[in-house]
Amino acid sequence: MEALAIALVGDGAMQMNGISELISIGKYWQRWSDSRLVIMVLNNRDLNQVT
Ligand SMILES: Cc1ncc(C[n+]2csc(CCOP(=O)(O)OP(=O)(O)O)c2C)c(N)n1
Ligand SMILES: [Mg+2]
Repeated sequence: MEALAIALVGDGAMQMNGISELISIGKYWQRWSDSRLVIMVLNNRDLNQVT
């Protein structure tokens, strides 16, 4: 079954983890049955849970 992947990530989490996960995506996406991917970065210019 084909399914579009959607990732939702905060701007802080994108900085902490997301950048390196893009490298993982680059390594593995050709194995996916459906290579479509949407990444939404929720940018509030803050690490809000921390501040
Ligand atoms: C690997 C890791 N490092 C640090 C934290 C501590 N932490 C919890 S929330 C947060 C900030 C998240 O910011 P963001 O993704 O922008 O979400 P927001 O709260 O702004 O919606 C941090 C650093 C964590 N949960 N995981
Ligand atoms: Mg944020």
